[in-house]
Amino acid sequence: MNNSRTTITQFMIEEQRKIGASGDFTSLLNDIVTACKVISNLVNQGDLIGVLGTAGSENVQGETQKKLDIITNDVFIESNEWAGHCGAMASEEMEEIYEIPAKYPRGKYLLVFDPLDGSSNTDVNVSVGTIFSVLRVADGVENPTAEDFLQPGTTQVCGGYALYGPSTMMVLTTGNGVNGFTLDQNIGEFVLTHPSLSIPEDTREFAINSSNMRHWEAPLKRYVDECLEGSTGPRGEDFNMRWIASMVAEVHRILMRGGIFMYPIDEKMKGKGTEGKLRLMYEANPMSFIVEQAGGVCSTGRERIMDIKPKDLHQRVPVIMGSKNEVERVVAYHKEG
Ligand code: P6P
Repeated sequence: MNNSRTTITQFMIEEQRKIGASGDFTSLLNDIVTACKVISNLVNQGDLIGVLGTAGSENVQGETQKKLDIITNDVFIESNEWAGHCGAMASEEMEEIYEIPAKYPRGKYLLVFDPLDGSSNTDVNVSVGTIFSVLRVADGVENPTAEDFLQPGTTQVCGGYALYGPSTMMVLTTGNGVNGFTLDQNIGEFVLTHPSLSIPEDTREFAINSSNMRHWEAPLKRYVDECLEGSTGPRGEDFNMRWIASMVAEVHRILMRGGIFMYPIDEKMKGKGTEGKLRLMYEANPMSFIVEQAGGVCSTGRERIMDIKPKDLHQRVPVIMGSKNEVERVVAYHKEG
């Protein structure tokens, strides 16, 4: 074990001293970290403990729930409901907010999360993750309601994710840059391995589910076509493409080496009256906080994601995020129409 490593707890206490925080948030983060360690263990054991496959139910999104979707949601609730840091919780897997039971004290933070993003990958042993966002309970609010969660991304106290990949990592921001921690299985601690992450402003790697191509709006199709034309087209350089169907893995790759991740609105979604595939509160906003803090840009194509005033807990939005110059190019194409 490398004794010189900084644990995530040590890092957060040192951050807390810098900003003169009370320690409440550090304690909340510790409980979130514990939940992610438990989830990492469950995901890593997979079929050995019979947690793979579907649960035979649907979530509020109408998506088939995996057993792990429900199990990991329970892990997050049980880890964060008792300590008195949360005023309420909300999750992709629960239609309504989770009110803290009367037997526990209520705290000053709202925790909203996707307990296992990309869970369709668990059955095929591909990386999945947890995404979480921490908001403040408004002053004077004793019993938070769903309405109290509907704050724009710019009000987030923390945005973070855990990535259950070849190694388990946590990446988070509290507004002072982005730092990455790797789970040292020998001691059961996340240790600082990727301080001050920064996204290259340029990239030649894009991520999109191309099976939706026939439904894309013209500006998006123009951008992707130019990437595909590569050195024979207006960009004058070849591009690479990736699609993992796990937002956490895509965003992590972008933090490591740059890139642009796109899940745009399309004509098919418009026909169904939805505004995108990904959810604002527990996917787009926390990931936008992280990407922006690492020097990237996050847009719907028409507006900054973190400026959106949420209308609904499970609101969907178009997502175009990553390397600054590429996202700004896509936004410019939307402006040109
Ligand atoms: P598709 C996973 O369900 C998710 O919410 C994101 O993690 C991922 O980027 C996207 O949806 C995958 O969507 O259409 O490829 O299944």
